[in-house]
Amino acid sequence: MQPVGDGAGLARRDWPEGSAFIADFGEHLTGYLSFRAVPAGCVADSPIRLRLTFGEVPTDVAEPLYPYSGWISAAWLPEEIVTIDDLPAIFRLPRRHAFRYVKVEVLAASRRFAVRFEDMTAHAVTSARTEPEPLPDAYPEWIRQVDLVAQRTLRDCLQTAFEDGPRRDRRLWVGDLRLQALASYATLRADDVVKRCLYLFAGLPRSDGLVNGCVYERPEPTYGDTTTLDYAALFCVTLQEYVEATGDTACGRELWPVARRQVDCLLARLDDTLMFHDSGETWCFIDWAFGLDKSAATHGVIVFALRRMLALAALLGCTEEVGHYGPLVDGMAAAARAQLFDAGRGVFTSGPEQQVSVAAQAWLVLAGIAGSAGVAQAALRNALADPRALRPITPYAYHYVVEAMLACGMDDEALDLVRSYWGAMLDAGADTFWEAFDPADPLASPYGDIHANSYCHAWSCSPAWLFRARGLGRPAGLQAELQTESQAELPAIGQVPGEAA
Ligand code: RAM
Repeated sequence: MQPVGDGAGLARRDWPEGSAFIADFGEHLTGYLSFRAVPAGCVADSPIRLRLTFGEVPTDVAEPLYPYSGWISAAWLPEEIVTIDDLPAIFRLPRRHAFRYVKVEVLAASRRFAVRFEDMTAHAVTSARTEPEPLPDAYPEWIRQVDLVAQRTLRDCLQTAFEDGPRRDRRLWVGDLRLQALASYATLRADDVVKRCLYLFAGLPRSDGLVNGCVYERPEPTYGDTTTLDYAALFCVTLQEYVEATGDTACGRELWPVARRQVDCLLARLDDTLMFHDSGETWCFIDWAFGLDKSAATHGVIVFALRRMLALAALLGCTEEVGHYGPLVDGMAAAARAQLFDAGRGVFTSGPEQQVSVAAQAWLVLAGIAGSAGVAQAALRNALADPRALRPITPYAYHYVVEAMLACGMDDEALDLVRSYWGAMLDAGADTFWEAFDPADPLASPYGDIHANSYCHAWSCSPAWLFRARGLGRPAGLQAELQTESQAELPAIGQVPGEAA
């Protein structure tokens, strides 16, 4: 990109039919665009027709969006064709967008005048009320930057609920919520929004009681037809962490039956040996990696959730209700060790083809199934070193690899992984972290077209939690208190004056 002028200069230039420019607002935001369109040269004797393309990343505005090869609707593509009558006029686009860049093309206007764009403004919106202090200078610069970009990601997804992506899908998913809630406890403290999201899921279950993978708020709260078994399990985990972070046991008690129901529905799907197998009948997500066998990883998620349900019962003082689950946890762990661990290769396998994936190791380690830190570390290292092992392609699954590493004492490797994965997005110019990123194939998309990807995506914000709550990368000698946020009032967010830059 080459700067051709500053924001103030925009209003001094005339843009006739056929001309185009890209405005750069300097950072990613979620919000609304407005400007004043003024005719230059003579009275406007026609309407003007514009194409506005909103870019989270340069490829959105620097490449044509068509032909589009994605398998999800092209209606997600971030463009608008607008016609404005009666110039001069103040125009405010009614649709909310997620963007740093806006490409403006004057598709049609009478040749007798050109258009001037005055007061081009981005009105940012978020439910974030605070902006935490940056990490102390003692941290390496790359960590401070990853932390900042992770927080901006969280801020821009934080609307009336925690959206997965403010550009796409603009809805609430359980798996995304867990990571956003964790990052929020360590930074923005939007505890009220976490609570609201928990109730949205709890209030919109399927007829069998499983929570849906995602819910929509608009036009009125309802659920998608996407049940996601691993996400249903994570509802318990998210509730347990919410109660732990806030002390809100009243909410915990009210939603306790919902959490228990998730576990019961999942346990009903185990075979006689207490193993979970992905039959494909209900979706298990885990990651978008093509060809991933999800049985072993989902088994791990269920055990992880079961353990957290027991922890929640302890927080709520109702352990007597859950006594019979203890032996089930042990049985599921023992069955997985016996059936999934390949002692020769030192890894867990998944499915009839005995697939080795990094995601399966991560979840089985997190579930405490490896039995010892040595076995857990070796399983993760072996899978990561094996070129045939399936690697994740989303920050969501990479988060769980890092969390698993921290759980078994691989702190240095966890930091290296954050550096090589999130750091690589930073090196590629990320203002907010992305939905999908495969360092080996940076232009890959789970949707068949990178223009359908979301580049400010909920589940990629977790490094802020890893650094601040888990102490990842904390310089020796720095006190833990220094990591906890000091909350400063943030007048700017939500009222960004948004000069064109
Ligand atoms: C996509 C989104 C969302 C995720 C689901 C499973 O639609 O990326 O964030 O949770 O997949």
